[in-house]
Amino acid sequence: MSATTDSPSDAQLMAQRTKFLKTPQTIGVTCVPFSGGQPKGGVDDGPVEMIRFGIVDQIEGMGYDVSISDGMDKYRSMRPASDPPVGKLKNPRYVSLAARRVADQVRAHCASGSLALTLGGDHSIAMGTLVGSTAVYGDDLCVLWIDAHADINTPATTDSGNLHGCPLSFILGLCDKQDHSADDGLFGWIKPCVRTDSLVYIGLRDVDSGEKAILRKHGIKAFSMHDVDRYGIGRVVEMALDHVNPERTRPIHMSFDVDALDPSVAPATGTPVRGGLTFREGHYICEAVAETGCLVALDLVEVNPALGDPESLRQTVAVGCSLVRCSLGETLL
Ligand SMILES: [Mn+2]
Repeated sequence: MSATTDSPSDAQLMAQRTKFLKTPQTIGVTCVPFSGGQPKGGVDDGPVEMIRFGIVDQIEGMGYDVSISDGMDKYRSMRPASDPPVGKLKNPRYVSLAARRVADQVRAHCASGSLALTLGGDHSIAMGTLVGSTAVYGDDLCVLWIDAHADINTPATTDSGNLHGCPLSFILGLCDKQDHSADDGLFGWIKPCVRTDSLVYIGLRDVDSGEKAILRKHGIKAFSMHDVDRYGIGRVVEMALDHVNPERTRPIHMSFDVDALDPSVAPATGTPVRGGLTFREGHYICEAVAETGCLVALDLVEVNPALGDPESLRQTVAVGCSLVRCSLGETLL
């Protein structure tokens, strides 16, 4: 049965539900074609492929207006001519410059009252998205990090030096000053902006030993795939929300790494780990977060069109787009 002209759009239903957005009818999109936080090329084409697949048209089709940040091409040209490692950190200047620009763009969307949707790019850009969202919502904001990995290595604990495995250590303020300020405070613009008890993970299954020590030391709540198996995704999402947002009165920033999904569902990503979320489990998380009316910012990262065959690409881009739509209120019925 087709909808009648009198029936409300997804956007109208979400506007009735939202608790924080002043202009819920508009989605503020930031496209970040950036791959400097990890070694594999192609993840910088993620946003372009999602747009080519129709993500903007799809969001507009749900009844939203879309406002896209200017100058997505600038990210590629921001790479410094020389960017030697600082300690173990690779491409540190490039990551810092790009993330800082992301922060400005996300802050502008949040300040205007729109939901800030950021399409990556690798997960290092979340340094920027979280600085941007917390600049507007302060430490009332809580963070759902949906990922196979904890992304919480410090400059001291990282083995690879890839900054997409480190964004949360900067955001939570877990780095020693001397860790990353060798080059006169390269990441000094990132002030700790999220408390450790305002962060919760879902989907973890590949956590470095240094990261496990950090999670334990700070008592950071995490629901691994073991918990998804034990409790089911419905209970896990409920428990995760109860931890950071028990009354559902705090704004939510959800940072969704497609590698949280099983590689059979999202194969075109840089660091796939088997044993991940099913198609429905991933979508359920987005649907349940949409139902809270608390979502103010969403990152969808690590779609890498260069990895795998054309069908893997199509499948991964398609699932990325549908996760976004579900987070914005698309429902099965
Ligand atoms: Mn990640």
